Amino acid sequence: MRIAAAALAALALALLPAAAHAQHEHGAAKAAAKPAAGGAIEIAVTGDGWVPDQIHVKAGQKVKLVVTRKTDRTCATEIVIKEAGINQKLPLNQPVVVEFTPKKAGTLRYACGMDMITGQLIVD
Ligand SMILES: [Cu+2]
Repeated sequence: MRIAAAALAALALALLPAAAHAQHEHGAAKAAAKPAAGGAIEIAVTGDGWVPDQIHVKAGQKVKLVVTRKTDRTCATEIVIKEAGINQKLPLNQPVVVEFTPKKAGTLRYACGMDMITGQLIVD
């Protein structure tokens, strides 16, 4: 009788941490669904122009843009950020990585080759 009670108590103790662990794992899975800090910023070129057309970044921190042109109906077939010396072709439906580090606060522009379709890159 004593042995059976001890076995039950041991079983109960073994089950308690298991329940707590299951809850912990649920929380971890939720956290993993969030985008990683310092990750890439995705920009698309659509019939509306740049989406988004305004981005906030920080001075002295590397900026990684992943630009995908999704339409053939605009003239934005390249991305030009004059102040950062960037001029990169945007092949249709191919993500293009653009990396640079803004040195000081201010507003940079990203634009098509003719500077008609523009977006603002605000450096804080
Ligand atoms: Cu243009």
